[in-house]
Amino acid sequence: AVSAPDWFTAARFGMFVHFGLYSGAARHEWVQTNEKLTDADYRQYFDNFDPDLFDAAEIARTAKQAGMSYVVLTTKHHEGFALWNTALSDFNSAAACGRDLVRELVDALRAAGLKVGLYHSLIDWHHPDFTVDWVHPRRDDENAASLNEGRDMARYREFLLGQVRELLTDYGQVDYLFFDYTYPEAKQGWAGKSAADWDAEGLLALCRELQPGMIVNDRLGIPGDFVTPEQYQPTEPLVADGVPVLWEACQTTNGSWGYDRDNDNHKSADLLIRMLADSVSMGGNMLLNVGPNGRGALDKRDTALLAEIGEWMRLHE
Ligand code: JFZ
Repeated sequence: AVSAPDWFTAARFGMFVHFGLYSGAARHEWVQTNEKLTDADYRQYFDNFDPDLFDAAEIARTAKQAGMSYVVLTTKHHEGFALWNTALSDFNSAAACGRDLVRELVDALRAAGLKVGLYHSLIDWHHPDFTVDWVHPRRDDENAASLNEGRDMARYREFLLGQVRELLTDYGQVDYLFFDYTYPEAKQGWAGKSAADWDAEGLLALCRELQPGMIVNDRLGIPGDFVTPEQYQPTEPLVADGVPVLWEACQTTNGSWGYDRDNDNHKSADLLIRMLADSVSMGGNMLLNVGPNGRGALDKRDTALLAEIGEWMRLHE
């Protein structure tokens, strides 16, 4: 493992940005599996993708004003849609709307003096070689048993490695990478997937080769540089072999990562501040999510919370 860079330990607070075609559907980033949507059903979100209000400079400014020091963008979520101009698939934002949103955000973060974090999904519901398993939208189809004929995870692994290579080659220095995620248990008659399905070792080696200073999370299914408890707060410092472990709790404002229009189940600013203080007191960071809407605009319910947190941060600097 890379030892924790000073910036990450000092940072303590970052912004997670979940954005993709599901933002247009506006009902959770797992909508395709939750509602068993076919590729044809889902196509409308690609055809109508037009993030005219996605303003990278504003996202960077909002993070800074909240007292955050890094931002982590979903380059590709489980739906498989790439937010950059990938040469390896047409299912990407440049093809959909002529924009490379990874480039836009990375440039804005650097200009604002924020660290650059990328999220990348190991799962891919769009790729024809990704086998149907219990997280897949097709898992309950009538012809389910025959669905994996011809699907070849070795080809998918090559694609995954190739896309990660693009991200770590074409966008300058990347400080942080969040892979998501390995789920070994079988469920509902379907197999899960393990580190071997991703060639976790190969992916991590590529990261070390292309971005030697970058920290990588632990969701490849092999140890990384920090651990990522999700939507729960550790209640004591995390320790391994008597040594404090670097960790980062990722948290939502309302229980959904992707824009979820009708979900008003927001935590209070007071609660989020306590969660941040708790994390820091136990040696952890907090990565707080925002889900821009289908046009790419930050949600007012999120920005109101961030403004309150920012005020508290300035009072307690
Ligand atoms: C994953 C994604 O499925 C989800 O949509 C979101 O992007 C989130 C940040 O990550 O969800 C997970 C991954 C791992 C665990 C739980 C939810 N886990 O290890 O408990």
